[in-house]
Amino acid sequence: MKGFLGTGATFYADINLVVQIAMGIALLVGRQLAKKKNFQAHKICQSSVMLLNLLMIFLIMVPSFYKQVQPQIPAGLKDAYYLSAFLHAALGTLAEVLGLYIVLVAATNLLPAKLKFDRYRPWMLTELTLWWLVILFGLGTYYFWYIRTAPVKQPVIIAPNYKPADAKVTVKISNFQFEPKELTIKVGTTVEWTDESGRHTVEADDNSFKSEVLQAGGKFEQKFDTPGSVPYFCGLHGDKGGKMMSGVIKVEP
Ligand SMILES: [Cu+2]
Repeated sequence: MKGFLGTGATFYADINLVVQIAMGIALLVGRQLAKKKNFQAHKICQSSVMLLNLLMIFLIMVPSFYKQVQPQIPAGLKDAYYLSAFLHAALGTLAEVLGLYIVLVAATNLLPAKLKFDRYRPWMLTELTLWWLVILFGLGTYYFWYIRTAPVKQPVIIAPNYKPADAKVTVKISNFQFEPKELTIKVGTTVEWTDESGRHTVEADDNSFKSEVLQAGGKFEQKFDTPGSVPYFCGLHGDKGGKMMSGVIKVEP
């Protein structure tokens, strides 16, 4: 499902971006509440942000991290695309744990006296600074993932009516879609996928082929020697069974 901010992002990535910025602002507002000695409202505001963020982490960020980032570590870390996501995740985990700890100390009686602290200010200032640093890395991740996709302009021949065998037919990858989504070819034809923007993979539902993670300008090709229908998907944005970013090659005898 496409997002609403007009970038290449998915709906959930856009929701997450907006909520993250809103939470960062809520924490700044909450800090003003404490300065005005409105401690009850301050407590409610900051604790709500910590709990809402915990929800966002488990619903959106952790699944995305395991699917898209974790397999590329450590080799991918020299690439800003993965490095920003990794730093965001690492510092974000720290910020969330620290935040929950502060909430436990300041708003509950659950911790023994040994684990508590009295001087709230330095703890809370550290947390607020760390939190905004995490938001900056989050914005960086959003930029590298969904905005800086640098589309490659090249002539692409789409030939859905292609007949002769032993030739190459191209499927474009752009806007989180395969174009054409459904391609009919004669047996013996090679299909070449060309990635025009973003990172994607090409993987057969039956595991008969699987590309590396392609970047803009990247290509992957596969020859089809057996008649039949071969459904495939992008491992980052789709799934087996024609879910989301997926396509099918129909091989005619
Ligand atoms: Cu994809």
